[in-house]
Amino acid sequence: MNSTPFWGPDFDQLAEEDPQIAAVILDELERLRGGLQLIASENFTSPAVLAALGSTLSNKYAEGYPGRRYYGGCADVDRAENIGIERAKALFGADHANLQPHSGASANLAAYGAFVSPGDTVLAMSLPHGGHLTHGSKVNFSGKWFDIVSYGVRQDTELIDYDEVRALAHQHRPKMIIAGATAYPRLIDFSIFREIADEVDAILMVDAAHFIGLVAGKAIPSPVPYADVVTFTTHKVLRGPRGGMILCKEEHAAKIDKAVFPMMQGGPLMHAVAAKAVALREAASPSYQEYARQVIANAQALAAGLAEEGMRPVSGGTDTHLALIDIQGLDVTGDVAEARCDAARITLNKNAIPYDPQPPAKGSGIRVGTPAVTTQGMTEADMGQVAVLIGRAVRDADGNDAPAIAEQVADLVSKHPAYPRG
Ligand code: DSN
Repeated sequence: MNSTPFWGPDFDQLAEEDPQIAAVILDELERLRGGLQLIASENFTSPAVLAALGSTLSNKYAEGYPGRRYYGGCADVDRAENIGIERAKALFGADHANLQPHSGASANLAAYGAFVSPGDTVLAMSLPHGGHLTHGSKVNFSGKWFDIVSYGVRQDTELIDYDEVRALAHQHRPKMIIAGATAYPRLIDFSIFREIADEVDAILMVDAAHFIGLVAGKAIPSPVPYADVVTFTTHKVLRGPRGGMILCKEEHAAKIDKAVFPMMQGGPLMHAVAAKAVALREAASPSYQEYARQVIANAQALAAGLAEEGMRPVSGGTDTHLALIDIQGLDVTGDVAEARCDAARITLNKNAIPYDPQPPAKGSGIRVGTPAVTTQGMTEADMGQVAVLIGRAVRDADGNDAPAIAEQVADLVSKHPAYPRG
């Protein structure tokens, strides 16, 4: 056993050397501890993940891949990356894994780089209907460099219109089809997307950033058997460090690796790669599977509670970790609701709803997610209380109720502390 002590984060030293930044870190920790964190794409990482992130692996330049680096001294970080790759392949039943993308957007950039060239046609979900910036937004590389055709949800069901996806695919013959979203509460039928991709000879990319943790926890079906390539972030339900990851079929492995490095990125962040490996191990445990199921049960309870508060869950509910809530019934826009909740120490985000009459900066909805509150140990009964508190906050036009709501929030989170003190 190695007896060398870990040389890691020493907060007292930071506080002494740089009190300004130390204060920011402590204030943010207090914000996490003292409020309700309902951003659907956030979570609370474990101490083990944080230790790997705060390690001296951050110092190492390791351009290339294990055994094929452009720098010396990579034997140890090679071990970390190999362990992470094997864990990812085992957890998701994937042929190949690349742990180097710095973020979800970087992972998506690499997938574009591997399979399409500027000017090619790509079919993806439109941002106002729940897609992501990298699925073709005009202000993103995807919309600037590619000929994007967008599909959306039906106005009556608010579910993906697979007939529209098929018709658009046959009409435009995209080289790549993207399935996946950031504000779609329902399961996506990957088998239909596979059929459509095969009909038009397109690559099927699944952007699984939002729900990959639920897949890891075996709480929802996996896109891995259907997709040519699956991209995702590691910091959402999956509860790892901020970062990205890519899984693909063996036939695409070399293309994907070359697209991540050297096409899109330079040196990997080896502390983050090691932290991803730690998170993958955690996600393979039975307790994580229980967690993933509870995340969904909590989201369903929260959506039902918000409906009782006069707010309408888009598509009638959720099968996942998030609910998209139409708040037009309360005569409030999303931006206002977000600010009112913030004043009561409830953190969530405004969101466009499908066919939204409001501009994106306002939005007619809010998005709520349960990954973080479930990590804290909250269950369905707590979600009932959370819904009532959100309802009060959203209605609190003059701000008079905010201090009382914040007190109740503090009471609730103190029963389920994130990052307990002492
Ligand atoms: N920004 C993320 C989200 O909140 O959904 C997606 O990248």
